[in-house]
Amino acid sequence: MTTLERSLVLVKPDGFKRGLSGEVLRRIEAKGYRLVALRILTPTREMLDAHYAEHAQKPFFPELVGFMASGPVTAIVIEGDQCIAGFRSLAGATDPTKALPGTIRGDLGRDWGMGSTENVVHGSDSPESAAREIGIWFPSL
Ligand code: D4T
Repeated sequence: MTTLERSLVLVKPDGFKRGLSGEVLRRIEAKGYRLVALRILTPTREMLDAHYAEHAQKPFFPELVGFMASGPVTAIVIEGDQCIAGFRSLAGATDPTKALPGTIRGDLGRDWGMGSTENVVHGSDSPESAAREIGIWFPSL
């Protein structure tokens, strides 16, 4: 028996701008996870400070928040047994240059020579993070 989980997935501004939201949704559905909620929005500084609170002291934080606030993102809540780890497998490694072919970041991402890591998607990394992040992006859920 495994536990039914929910995870917060973001198609980041690089992925949204390149028209990859549909491809990310296709891979999530092909894997068998259920779409629970979906919205398109340009995140506020307050949302990003909350979402990336654990990285607030990291040197890459200003570039990360600047990149994430640069345009619309597609925010998605997915559901399925072990979907948190499962989506992170689909996403691949954080660095899109190193992410393996077959993964979202490996197939669709690359280094664009920008200050921030533009890696197409975000996925929650634990049940605690998922609950916290879903509260930020989908306050009504
Ligand atoms: P997210 O949180 O976006 O799914 O990414 P990961 O879980 O794979 O990676 P992370 O939490 O370590 O990093 C969060 C976010 O910061 C960007 N980043 C990261 C960056 O711009 N420079 C860096 O050196 C690192 C480590 C990319 C993802």
